[in-house]
Order: sequence, then C-alpha cells, then structure tokens
Amino acid sequence: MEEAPLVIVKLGGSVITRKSDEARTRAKVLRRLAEELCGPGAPRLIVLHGAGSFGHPGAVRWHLAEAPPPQGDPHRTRGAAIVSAEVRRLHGEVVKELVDAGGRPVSVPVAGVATNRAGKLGGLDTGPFRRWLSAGFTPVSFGDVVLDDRWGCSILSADTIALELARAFHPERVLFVSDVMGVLGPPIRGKRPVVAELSPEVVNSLSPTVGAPDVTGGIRGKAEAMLAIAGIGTLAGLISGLSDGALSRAIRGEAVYGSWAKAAAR
Ligand code: IP8
Repeated sequence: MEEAPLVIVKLGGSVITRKSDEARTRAKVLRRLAEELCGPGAPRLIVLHGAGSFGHPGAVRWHLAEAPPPQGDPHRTRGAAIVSAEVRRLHGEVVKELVDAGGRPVSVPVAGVATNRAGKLGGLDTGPFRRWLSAGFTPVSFGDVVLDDRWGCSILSADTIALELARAFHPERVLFVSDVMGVLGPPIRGKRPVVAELSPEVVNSLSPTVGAPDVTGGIRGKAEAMLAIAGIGTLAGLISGLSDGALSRAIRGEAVYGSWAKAAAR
C-alpha cells in the first residue's frame, strides 16, 4: 500500500519563544500552530522545534557551539546540563500543546541517537523516527545538546536534524516556520523584499547571524539547510508562523507566501 504523504515541520525558536525575556514561550502562537498542525486532513508529520530563548543564551554563555580551550573548560558540562534541561522544558510545552490540540505526538530527543564531531553532525540514527511514524505517531524532536566525540558535547540544531530526516524519509516538503515572512534579500529603495525563490547567490549574500543570540547560524544557516534539502529532491519553504492559517495551508501542499527552495529532480 502507498504510504500517506509525509511533511517535516520545524517550528523556529523565534516564533514559539519570546526573544526578549529569557525562557518564555509565546503561548498563544504556540497553541495556534499546534492546532494548525493537528487540524482535520493534516498529513503525516515529523515536528521539530528550535531552542529559542530556552537554549541559545545558555549555549552562547557556555560556548557550547565552539571547541573547548586546550586546557579544558570546567563550566562546560554544567552549562550543557542546564541548557539541556531548559530545552526539555520548552519541549514539554510543545508536546503538551500538540496533545491538547488532538495530535499523537511522541517525544524523540536526538541526544540519545545522535553524536556530533567537532560541532558538526557525526551521525543520527533515524530508526526511532521511522518506527514511531510506522506506529501512527508524530515524532517530535528539537535542537539539543548532544555528545561530541571531539569536544565532549556540543549543539545540534533542529535545522540540521530536518536535513538529515529529509535524506532518510524523502518527505513531500520541509517547512521552516519563523517570525519573519521569508528570507529578506538586499535592500531595494531602502526596503528588503522577501526572496520568493532561494538560490545559492542569495544565500551567500546573507549575513551569518541576524537578531537574537543564535549559535546555529540564524537565517543563513536555515537558508543553507533549505538549499541542501532542495538538492536532495525535496521542496523546502520558510514561512511565517505569525500569519493565521499559513502553516495549515502549507502542510496541505498549498502555495503559501514565503521563501522557497525548489526541489532538484531526483
Ligand atoms: O534552535 C539549537 O537548536 P536550533 C539548540 O534548532 C540549542 O538551532 C540547545 C541551542
């Protein structure tokens, strides 16, 4: 039997948490997004979320996305434990909202199935995602602190998890849900327009990080992940989670305003 279409959605930390206050969710937005994900006729989903203000400030403070100094850093493991606990607090809220919205989410943290090597993904066992999906659940994972076989531990972004899962599962589309309408291009008459179709030239012109403290590459890191996803034959979009209904339309395959990286022929 043909499998029902699968969509991977990453809820960006920028849209589900408040940037200004440390470690608070945007409760109303999170609730609405959960309802859009669990509405009637939704496809099979894998849901990922970023760390936002629950994870990035601590990751910056304890330098978790950098190599430790040669003499070692006595605060690194303590800092990593705090960040790991904080992102789990956010994760609990995301899973609860999905349950309350009528979904069948199940938590699949990558800390148990992924390792980094010098801050980059070394390996991710996608088996647990496959098995939970086959059993009719919606696996939910998040950007996390993982073991690093060179640095002890480091950060794995949900953007990287999205790319790796796209390689394993070839979903219909991967959607990045953000607090912006799309990737903003270079200014024209003082205004930066949303780039409807991403290309390597546009992505190379983006500055590495914009806005709140972000250890995983900000909008540029996301745009790079989108191009990589398109390169393996899957459509990738960056849409706003602040526009009512955009996510619900996008998961059903409708064309939604935002930035898109078109799938290369498989
Ligand atoms: O927000 C970062 O994940 P992201 C994870 O998906 C931590 O890039 C712990 C900062």
